[in-house]
Amino acid sequence: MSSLFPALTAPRDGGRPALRFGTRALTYGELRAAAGTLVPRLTGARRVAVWATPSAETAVAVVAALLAGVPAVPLNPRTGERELAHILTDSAPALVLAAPCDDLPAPLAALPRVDVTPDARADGALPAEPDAEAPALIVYTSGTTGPPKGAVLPRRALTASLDALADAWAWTADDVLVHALPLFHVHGLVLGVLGPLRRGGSVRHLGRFTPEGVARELAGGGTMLFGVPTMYHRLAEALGTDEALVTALAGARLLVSGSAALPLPDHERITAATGRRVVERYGMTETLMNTSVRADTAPDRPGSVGTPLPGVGLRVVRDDGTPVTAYDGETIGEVQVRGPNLFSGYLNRPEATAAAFDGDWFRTGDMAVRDPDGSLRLVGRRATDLIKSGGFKIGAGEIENVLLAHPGVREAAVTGEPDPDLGERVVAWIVPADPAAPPPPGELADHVAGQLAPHKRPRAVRYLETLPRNDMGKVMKRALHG
Ligand code: MCA
Ligand code: AMP
Repeated sequence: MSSLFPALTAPRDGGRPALRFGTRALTYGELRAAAGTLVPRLTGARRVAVWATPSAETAVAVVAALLAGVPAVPLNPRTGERELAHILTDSAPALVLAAPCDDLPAPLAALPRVDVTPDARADGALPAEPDAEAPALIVYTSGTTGPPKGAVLPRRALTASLDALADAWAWTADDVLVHALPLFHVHGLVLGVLGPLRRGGSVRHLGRFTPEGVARELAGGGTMLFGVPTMYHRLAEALGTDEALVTALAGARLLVSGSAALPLPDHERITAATGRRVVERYGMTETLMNTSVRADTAPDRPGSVGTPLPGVGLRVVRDDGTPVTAYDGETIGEVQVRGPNLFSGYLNRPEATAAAFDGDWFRTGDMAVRDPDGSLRLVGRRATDLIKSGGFKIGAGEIENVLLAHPGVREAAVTGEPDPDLGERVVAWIVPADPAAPPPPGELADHVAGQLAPHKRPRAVRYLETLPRNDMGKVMKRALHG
């Protein structure tokens, strides 16, 4: 197979900048040497975990695993006890890669630890790259019920999707990508770190998202910005009072939003203030990127996620199973995709993998229409039990299970409600065990944050005497609203 990172394995100019996190910068030569130092310690492992803080250490660790041909499991460093235990049992990593200063929680402390030091320079020969079907990453993603599943992403999915995006966005080695996305999901890790490295360009990570940081890095040479809608919403809010931000966004080559829908008012505020249109692309952990607005087309209507990327087969299928053939902008169906960008299955879950496909078509669960120009417009999701908050996918079922384990909770239902900043916010509907002493909202939020992750915590808690149920005993979530 061709190399995943030609700029690392066959460098033409090792002095070119590769990545920068805060004040820590690495050239291609330095990145190769730092990752190369780790390769002999990883070779032969079945899988390795990476403590995926937003840092140079994470980038070096993932690159090292990919160069060693060993699948990496990026872990959210804020993952709570229950979710972390599940991921470690399910993925059974041979060791964990972390920065020397990282304090690892108990279940990880039991694993052999390999410290990542970006300053290390013991460069050696790299092993031959594995087959294109070999797993590269295992990324955990929530479903409607049960704990998160590990999506196995083969090397060819990474190369196919990143090269398709390069085509759509004219993304080259001259681009300097700016972002502040977490590195344990596809958006921040695959697109945001592996993307620039595959192109031979560079990435500047802000560590933490702030409009000031975005303005500074774009003004200082950044050409592209990637973000989730919550970040663009916060940029839109700041534009009215921040001239430097207006100038920085106006000067960028490409502003890309993804992971959730960017609301029209935010599109419009950004365009009105900067003259720039934010480009939306549509993807999923299991499929990497499916569609995008192209950088070179006439501006699309805001709300469109563009046309299928090169190599991606896409169809919209009605409830009765028939594909929609008319691009009428009206007929709604489920988006199904196939192509080299797809994952190879859920780890240890053959039945869940089989259920996700119709033949070789992957059922995304997203509902959409095709517009007359062939572009896709997402209109909703099949499952009401999936919540997108701040761009994170959250399953209602996993939160309900954790809430039910709290002694003060008799019954629990979780819904998503519209939120101007987060897109949707997690709301918990609780029947307390003792109506006279319901568990306080903060206590329930801490409980969920500690067991699962802080982004899964309920942002609002509402107390009820009983949950509305149908004749079958199923909670009628549509009857639960504000
Ligand atoms: C709050 N915190 C808590 C608690 N409450 N910690 C423990 N217990 C609690 N009860 C902490 C948080 O950890 C955090 O700490 C701080 O308080 C604020 O938390 P929060 O309000 O949740 O976060 P935010 O600042 O509002 O974050 C907004 C965000 C974030 C930055 C936009 O949502 C984000 O990074 N989203 C990106 C999601 C993403 O990458 N999705 C891609 C997946 P501290 O202050 O220390 O930070 S989708 C994907 O990959 C597909 C392929 C695609 O299409 O892209
Ligand atoms: P995840 O499973 O976390 O990878 O999230 C994938 C889901 O995010 C998709 O199935 C969509 O529902 C949603 N998504 C991603 N990009 C967009 C977008 N540009 N507009 C609307 N929804 C999106």
